[in-house]
Amino acid sequence: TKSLKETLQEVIPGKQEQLRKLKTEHAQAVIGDVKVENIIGGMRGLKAMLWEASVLDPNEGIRFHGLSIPDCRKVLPSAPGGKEIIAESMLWLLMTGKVPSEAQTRQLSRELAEKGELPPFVEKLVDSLPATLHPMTQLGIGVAALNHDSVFQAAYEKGIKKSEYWTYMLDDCLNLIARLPALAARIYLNVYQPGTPLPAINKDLDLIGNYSTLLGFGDNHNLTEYLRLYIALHGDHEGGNASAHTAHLVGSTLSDPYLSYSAALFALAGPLHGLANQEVLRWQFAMQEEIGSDVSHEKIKEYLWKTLKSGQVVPGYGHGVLRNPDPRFIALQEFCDARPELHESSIIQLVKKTSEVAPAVLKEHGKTKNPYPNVDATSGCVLYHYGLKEFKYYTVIFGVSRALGALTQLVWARALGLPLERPKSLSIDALEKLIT
Ligand code: AMX
Repeated sequence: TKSLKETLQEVIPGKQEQLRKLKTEHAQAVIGDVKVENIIGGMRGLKAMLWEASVLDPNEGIRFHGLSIPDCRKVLPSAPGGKEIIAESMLWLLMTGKVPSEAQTRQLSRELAEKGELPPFVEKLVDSLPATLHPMTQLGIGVAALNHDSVFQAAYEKGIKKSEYWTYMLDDCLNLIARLPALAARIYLNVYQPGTPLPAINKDLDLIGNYSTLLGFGDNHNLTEYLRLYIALHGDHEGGNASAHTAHLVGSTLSDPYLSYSAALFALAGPLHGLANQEVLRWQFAMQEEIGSDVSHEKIKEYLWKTLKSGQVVPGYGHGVLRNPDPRFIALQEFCDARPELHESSIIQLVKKTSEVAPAVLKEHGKTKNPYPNVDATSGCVLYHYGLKEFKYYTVIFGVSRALGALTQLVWARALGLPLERPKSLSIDALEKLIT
């Protein structure tokens, strides 16, 4: 059975050659214009980044190396006794472009479990943080501190060849992914169940099986399966989203993966990005409180208008790229539809009903280019139903997941020798001069 590193070693030369050809034969090919609206509009639509693992089509949604979410759910191995995709099989696909065998998936699970313990000083550091500090801030601090053991940084200091960068990057990336469950679970217990000891990592479990156990939900098979799916689906969403892009930008300075991903987490912590899943639940519960138990489409519509008229965004709706319902939203809805116990949940039903009403209201409101639900509209309510009720924590789970894609790209960026990222900025005056 070939390991992830051995498989990458086989795949990398072909990609390097593909890129070399592109550079020598087509470096001057024009693939788009830069308009003033791109510069002042958050670079929306500007094709300006290389990102290997996934591509987002505005209408169809995400594909990971060409595989759609339904394809992935069919072909990627799940955990023993489970049905949903797991982080390891998604990571393997993102890294190598290949579907791992069952044996390769298990081997990667074991490798990650063996590397999963936190250094004691990071445990102490996290334990010293106040429980009132937002869990995302705590996660970012913990991830940055893990750079103490960066093998890339140590090797760089000694002096290594550019062609070797990626191997050290890969070691750091796998170490970081392996340690995220223990770090994220420690934060959860410190904040919500102080004094509860963290169980040991089970070497026979997959990464998210362990995460669920460390959080205290090891006996909750439904939640564990949901976490597996959630984390696999949130793993990558091409490169331009704020967290992935941040990891890429910081990594382009040859900052190690811990520092790069810590920075990414602080981008994910914004309410227009990853924090939206926390915001959705807060907002849906406020809606539930206001409209009471008699939930009708009409009452939801009134509440939506109230939110919009007060100048706030409707969390969980709209997207920077997508122009249709998010296939990740659809996959999570399918997860709910297939489980009768979830049909009884008032919060899940409220989220579903809201998704039936909101697109028409947002269309009438007329601002957003995409009136449809994104993944955050529904991701939190299932966690809530299965007992993980602390919604301030939800973005941490997103943060455990997004590491899969953002760290994959760091390995590839170094394998492909991508340079320091440094776009040109202009002042308003300079922009005006260019136009006239
Ligand atoms: N509710 C109300 N107004 C919205 C809206 C929503 N859900 N989505 C977009 N708009 C508004 C924008 O604020 C903007 O208003 P402005 O002209 O006054 O500034 C206008 O519609 C045009 O925006 P857009 O081009 O359609 O979207 P965008 O690319 O600028 O922003 C996003 C995308 C996601 C930030 C935005 O849709 C939004 O704020 N959604 C709510 C928060 C959310 O769900 N975020 C999660 C996204 C997925 C993720 O990263 N996890």
